[in-house]
Amino acid sequence: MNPFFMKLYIATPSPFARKARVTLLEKQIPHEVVIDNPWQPESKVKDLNPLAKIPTLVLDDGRVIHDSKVIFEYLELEKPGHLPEEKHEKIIHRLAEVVADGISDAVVMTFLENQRPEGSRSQFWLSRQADKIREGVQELERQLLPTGSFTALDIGLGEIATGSALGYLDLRYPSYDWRNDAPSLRKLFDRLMGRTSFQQTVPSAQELPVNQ
Ligand SMILES: N[C@@H](CCC(=O)N[C@@H](CS)C(=O)NCC(=O)O)C(=O)O
Repeated sequence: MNPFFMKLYIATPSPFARKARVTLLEKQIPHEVVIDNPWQPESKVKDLNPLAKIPTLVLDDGRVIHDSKVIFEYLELEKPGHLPEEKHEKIIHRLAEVVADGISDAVVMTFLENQRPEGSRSQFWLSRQADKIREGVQELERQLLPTGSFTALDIGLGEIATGSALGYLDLRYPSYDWRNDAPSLRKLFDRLMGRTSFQQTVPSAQELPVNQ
């Protein structure tokens, strides 16, 4: 292993980590993946990132970059190609990312709430998250062009973030049949899953957070 590779700390279920992983693979940037579990006491990310969150990228000179949005920004500056030049189109991708990440955030909230004993779960909270997930999926479906992408790019930030959020729905929110609600997103997801970057980063469960 080349000691000068950048290192990406990930958790195997994380849709945010998947965004960073897919971006690195699509850009063919050499890197090492380190599997961490931010919920476990032996997690390494808390020594690197004040928020103790995945994904965290350690550059080959030791600098640390965290949050999937900032990691994408950095990688795109290093090796452009996954955001359009035109400003309105750039914003379309950024907005798709915000909605896709919002879906993932709501799924994380739902998952954590469901770790509580049954009688202590807030149905109000769960139903707010369910609304965000469904509305978010509908919005992404509306934003796709007839070509099946958000803009002229085949695969850009919007597609990477959307594919990561949809894969996370399959893992952590399987009761919701999003394919039925969003046929164009289903086609996009199938197309993305034909790419090595998505095939190599299929999410899988990790140990659950410690119950508080
Ligand atoms: N906005 C962040 C969200 C990252 C995030 O929530 N990561 C989760 C894993 S999916 C995490 O590390 N959670 C641990 C914690 O919140 O303590 C990003 O886009 O990178």
